[in-house]
Amino acid sequence: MNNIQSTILQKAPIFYDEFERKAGTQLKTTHYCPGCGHGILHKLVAEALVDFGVIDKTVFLSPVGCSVFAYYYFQTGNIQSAHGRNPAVGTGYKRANPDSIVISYQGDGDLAAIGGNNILQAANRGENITVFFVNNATYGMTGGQMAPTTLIGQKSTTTPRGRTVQNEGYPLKMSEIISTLEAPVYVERVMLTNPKNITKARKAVRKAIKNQIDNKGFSFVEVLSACPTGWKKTPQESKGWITDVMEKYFPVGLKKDVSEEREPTIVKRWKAKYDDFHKLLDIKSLNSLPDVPKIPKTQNISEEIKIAGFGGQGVLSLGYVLANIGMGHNYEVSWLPSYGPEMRGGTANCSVKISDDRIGAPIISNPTTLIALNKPSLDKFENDVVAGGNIIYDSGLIDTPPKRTDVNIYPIKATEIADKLGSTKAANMVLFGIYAELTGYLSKEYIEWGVNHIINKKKFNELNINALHKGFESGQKHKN
Ligand SMILES: Cc1ncc(C[n+]2csc(CCOP(=O)(O)OP(=O)(O)O)c2C)c(N)n1
Ligand code: SF4
Repeated sequence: MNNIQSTILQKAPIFYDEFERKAGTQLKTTHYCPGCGHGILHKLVAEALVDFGVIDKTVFLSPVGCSVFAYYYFQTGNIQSAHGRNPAVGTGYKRANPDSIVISYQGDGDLAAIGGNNILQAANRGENITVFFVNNATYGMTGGQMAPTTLIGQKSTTTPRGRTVQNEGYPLKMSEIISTLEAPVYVERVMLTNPKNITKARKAVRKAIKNQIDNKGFSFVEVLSACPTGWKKTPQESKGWITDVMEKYFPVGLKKDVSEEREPTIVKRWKAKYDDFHKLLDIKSLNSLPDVPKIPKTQNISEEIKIAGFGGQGVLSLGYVLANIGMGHNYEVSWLPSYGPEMRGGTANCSVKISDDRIGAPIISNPTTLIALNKPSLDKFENDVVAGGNIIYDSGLIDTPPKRTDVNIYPIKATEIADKLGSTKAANMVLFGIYAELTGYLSKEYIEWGVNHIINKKKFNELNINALHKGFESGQKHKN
């Protein structure tokens, strides 16, 4: 008796004790169907991360698909990406945090259909991330539509008579495709059918993660995985179907391994220097210049400004300058341009948010101020302005004033004024001036200084300042 050794089997400590998928529901089990391969693969990945001691620096990227809920299970960093976008998200995360371990977990719809190009580009760049590709030959989550890996003859809800080459083409062999690229370091296909094959899968999972830990580059493990629900088979039949049918088209085994030859590398990517930012966007760095005017204390504001007109009217640059000046005043800002395909004459608008609080999204549905430089823009956005908000419009170009009675309306012949000053191009600065005067939360002295520094074209400095002044004056008249 004394010689008997016992092993206590337990859940890998990287999993939460209980899974709270809905408030108040403390579950011990995952949401996966009986016989689903996702659960087995979760276990293999979890155990490897624990054994390598990298839980604290791992970020698990959940896809859109049945495994979307992985963040309820893995006690790691988690990001839930848009459909197919794990490789792009993982690229960003890993480049910003080269010491992290990034696991991109993806289904065949996610990786090979909507995210097909995303994965190819990340693999081709040789991002140092680990990708687990769950090939179950179907879209499990949405009820069994055809996936790029659905086999010829296989029935799905979108190929009820079975996939045909003539209609849907051949199933994509992602491991073979990726292994033809130069950059990837390791590509293997495994299957989750019996203990022997699961042991092989376990090895592949570990190798792919270890490669990343060793900075060897991009590793990709494709896992032939059962979807009994989608396949309308029992779990037992599903395992048989993988070995008897699926594996014939998707042979398991090593497709590429150059991990021994590859030197560990942390690729040195271009990183912006402080001065580059200065040149790009960040007026805040200009605030260290000796001649910076005094910046007033920030107020409680949440300005949502929509500026709209034709391309060439300076719509986007007005928004850009305004956002930068707001940033210079220590507000949170966002600037979102939107324009038609034409360089000139097409419609253009931009959304600028300026707030003392953090900004969740740059999109504006209901502006607090609309600055309209042409009639189509006024027509389009007039009704969106919040009650009590402002509409500033170029009354020299728009002959039909806004009809709203519950907003403040400020006509100004901005283009005409700018013309008289020397160039219609400065109309946007006239509009900036009136906006600043009417709202009053930005320093006029700082605006003048900021405009000169941001636009940074000496020959326009005087014109812009004169245009701003005309705007200030008009705003004052409206206020009185
Ligand atoms: C942009 C977008 N398009 C489509 C969908 C619908 N959708 C959800 S999951 C899914 C496919 C999932 O299949 P797969 O990646 O194979 O994962 P599985 O569920 O089989 O694990 C689709 C098309 C979506 N959520 N988002
Ligand atoms: S539908 Fe298929 S892939 Fe989704 S959980 Fe069920 S068995 Fe797994």
